[in-house]
Amino acid sequence: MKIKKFRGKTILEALKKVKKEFGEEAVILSSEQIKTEEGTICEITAAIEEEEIKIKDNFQNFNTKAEKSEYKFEDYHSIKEEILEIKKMLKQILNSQFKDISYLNLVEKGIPPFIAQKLSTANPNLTEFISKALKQKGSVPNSKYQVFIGDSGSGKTTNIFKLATWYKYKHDAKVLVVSLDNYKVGNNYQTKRLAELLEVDFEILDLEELKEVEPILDKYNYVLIDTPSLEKRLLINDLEDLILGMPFLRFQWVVRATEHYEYILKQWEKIEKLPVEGILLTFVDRVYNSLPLFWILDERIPPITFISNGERLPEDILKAEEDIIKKLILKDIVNI
Ligand SMILES: Nc1nc2c(ncn2[C@@H]2O[C@H](COP(=O)(O)OP(=O)(O)OP(=O)(O)O)[C@@H](O)[C@H]2O)c(=O)[nH]1
Ligand SMILES: [Mg+2]
Repeated sequence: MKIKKFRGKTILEALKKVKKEFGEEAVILSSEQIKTEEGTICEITAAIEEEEIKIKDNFQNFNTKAEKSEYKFEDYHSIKEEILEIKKMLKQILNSQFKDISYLNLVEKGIPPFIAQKLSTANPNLTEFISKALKQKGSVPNSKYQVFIGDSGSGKTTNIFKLATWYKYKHDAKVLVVSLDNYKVGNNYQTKRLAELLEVDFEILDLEELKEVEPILDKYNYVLIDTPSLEKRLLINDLEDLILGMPFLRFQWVVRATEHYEYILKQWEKIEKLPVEGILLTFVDRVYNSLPLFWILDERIPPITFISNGERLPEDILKAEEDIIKKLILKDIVNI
């Protein structure tokens, strides 16, 4: 990083000098009025990453050469685009450092207190902090039997079908969707129609029937089990009974990304006894501020497996790779 002081009669004049030498990407560290013999002047201390300067110089060299027609028009455009892309990436990297990592500042910005506590004492390099937290959680096996549980309207049914299509086309797998949701009159007709349209095998069963059909589920690579809303139509005790009979079942918890983290942690306490393998995070497209989403790094919570970022079926689903999670939760970091 290069740091330099710039002086001018007015703040504007000093700023112009900063812009001329360091370009648009300069970071202003401080500005102050200084009394001299010639009167009061303004002094700005600015900083810039060395790479930014190189890029800026290269860009100017390039422009000069381009003006002299040493490059073809097409070259000029593709190289310019590449440089802009690199600049954007650098900006993102620079922005992923907190300027003020005090606990109160982090909480004020929306970071959950239990994460803010760790961040304010740990290495403030955010990308490293996130990678470490995600690695500690480990990776999730793609279990054959996955039961999707969650609040009413959290996106269980929709996203099970997105996932069924995902496994079918990405893994060339044989997938069965089982619905234990036989409470909704009329709804199952729509779900059946959806299964037909997406060419996914589909069965509606109750808890007892599920135990009985177990032997015929052998021919499938994945059995994705949809459930009615938790606590309203399906009790946690029912699920505990179910796993006594079918101990190989694994659970995916479907959670709306727009929920408050305190509510999520409360819900988690209720279901943590179940073999919950991962979280399917939905309604990510409706997240207004990404910073409260730092709760997903908490070590008590299972890892995120998939992310649903819209209503379109089957395409609005992403596997929760490290880079995707980073992009998601660092989206609003510029506000810090
Ligand atoms: N914007 C947005 N809408 C979503 C997302 N996931 C699901 N939805 C919509 O949310 C609504 C409820 O989704 P469902 O899949 O029926 O939710 P559910 O959890 O099965 O609901 P219940 O069966 O009533 O418990 C539907 O209109 C979906 O299209 C998402 O990631 N983003
Ligand atoms: Mg449903």
